Amino acid sequence: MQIPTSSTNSATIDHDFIPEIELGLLAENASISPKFLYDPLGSHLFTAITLLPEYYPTNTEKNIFSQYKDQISQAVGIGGTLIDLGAGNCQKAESFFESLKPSNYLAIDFSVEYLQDALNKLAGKYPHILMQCIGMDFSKQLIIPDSIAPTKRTFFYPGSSLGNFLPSEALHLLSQIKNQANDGGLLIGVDLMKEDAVLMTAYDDPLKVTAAFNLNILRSTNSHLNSNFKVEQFRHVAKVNHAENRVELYLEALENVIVSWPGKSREFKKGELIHTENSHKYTIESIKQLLMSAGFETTQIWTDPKNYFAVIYAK
Ligand code: AVI
Repeated sequence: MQIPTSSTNSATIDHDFIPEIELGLLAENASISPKFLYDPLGSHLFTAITLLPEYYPTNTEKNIFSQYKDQISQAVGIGGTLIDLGAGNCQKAESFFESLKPSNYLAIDFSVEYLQDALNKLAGKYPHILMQCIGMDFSKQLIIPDSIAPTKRTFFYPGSSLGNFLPSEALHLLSQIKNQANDGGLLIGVDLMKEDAVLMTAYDDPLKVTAAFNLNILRSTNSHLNSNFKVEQFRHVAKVNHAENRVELYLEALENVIVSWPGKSREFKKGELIHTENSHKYTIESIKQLLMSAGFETTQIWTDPKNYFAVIYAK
């Protein structure tokens, strides 16, 4: 189904990622930005992760949303623009359309193609909501286009994706959200610190879906950089870093490897690591503190019985 042109609009921002990828690969402690995990296959592998029983965040958040839907909707209030950060298939936001009654829905994600498909389906179902989508790397800067009315904006950032930013980056993003929310606010899902065993099976699952998701970043990198990474020369590693309150993902070279791309190359010795992702875990106090530092004044918080996850509305 096509999106009716009267109710939707889309735009893509073009990026050149080569310098960023090169910088990470050539650093002494090599890294690849986690945003490159989400090429089309990576996005599907992430969806598969969310279906794993070991990956507790998705289901726990879903249960909090459904158990406290009325309270959350009352806190957020109706109308205005719902701005979905990292919208993906837009399903989580859709579950709030009825109770929040937004007049506008703006879906933002890194890959606009995936988003456009999801929005096409939604637009037919909710013709009274004006829908737009933008492809944006908001890990750098969040700019809500002028075409979005400067009335109440509810930013929706579920899935504990804030945890993939360093604390300083998370603070920068939250401050930008606060500055553009007008008299609205932020509805966010964050993952809470818990025992290592639970974290380790969630990030190194027995079916090896997370391993495939992590290793696929090498293929995604090959397509951006025209490099020659071979997935079979690396293995997935997850570690809990208590000092930084986070789970860290790496790819470890299984042998000495030389990776090259036009004009450059990098050697990885056997056992050398490429850092691919951080997933920060918060306490209720630490996330409240971060939100206050970003300029939010009040928070309402809902959690699950095990205190694994928190949904917060900040104003
Ligand atoms: C998207 N993000 C919140 C996930 C997380 O838990 O940090 C990404 C992920 N990485 C491995 N499994 C899931």
